[in-house]
Amino acid sequence: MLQGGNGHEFCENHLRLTNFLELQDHRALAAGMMGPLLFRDFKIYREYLTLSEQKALVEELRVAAADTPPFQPVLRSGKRMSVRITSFGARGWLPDQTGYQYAAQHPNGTPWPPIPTSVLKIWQAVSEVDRLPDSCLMNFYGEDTKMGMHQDRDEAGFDWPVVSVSLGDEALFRMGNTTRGGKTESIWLRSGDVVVMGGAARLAYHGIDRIRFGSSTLLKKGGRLNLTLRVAG
Ligand code: MD3
Ligand code: FE
Repeated sequence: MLQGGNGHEFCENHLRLTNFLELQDHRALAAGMMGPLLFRDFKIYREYLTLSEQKALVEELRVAAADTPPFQPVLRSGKRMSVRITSFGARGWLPDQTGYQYAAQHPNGTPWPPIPTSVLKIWQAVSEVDRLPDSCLMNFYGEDTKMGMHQDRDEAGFDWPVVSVSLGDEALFRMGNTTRGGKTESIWLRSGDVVVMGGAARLAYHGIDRIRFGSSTLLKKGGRLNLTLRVAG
């Protein structure tokens, strides 16, 4: 479940986390018997959303983003992102050839739709802060897509957490340190998982190495959706 970036150093961690994961049971969580899995400064709520909640959310997102469809930005490096993105809320992350920034509209000129209430409810339940997010980035990972190691630092401040919701195929998430390089650890994120990044984790390098395309039937054509909720402005 947990893999050391360079071999066997994380064996102890690995065993501990694996045992914990086996105990992580959605019904136990629902009954309030178990808290989130703690991983550095990350909190991972395994299968926070039930399958029927996941299905309803995917349909809600699909309808809400009908006029602001996911697109593949071209980065300043000239490379096209393999991941398709779109946003909800007052601010949407919009990289282009000049750099990275937040914008109020989709490249087609349509304002981003509001963040769905069901998504705001997840933030309210897990973020442990009073403020609401003003940005919800939706990443779509098709077959053979990945997201290189990066920091999230285009927001106005870093005192607020980032909350992520995974839907569909499993993804190998890698986290590193607040500077590039060094030891990294990886964990498979699954459909329905919610992750809260606060504290030191907020500025840690992280990425998605690969997805297990077809590992979930949640999305009709396969792939993975990930939502990241932020206070961007
Ligand atoms: C750790 N997305 O959109 S979500 C991103 O699965 C992004 O699509 C990945 O990285 C994805 O920027 C990872 C988990 C995540 C999100 C934000 C973070 C981890 C983070 C911010 C700081 C540290
Ligand atoms: Fe990120």
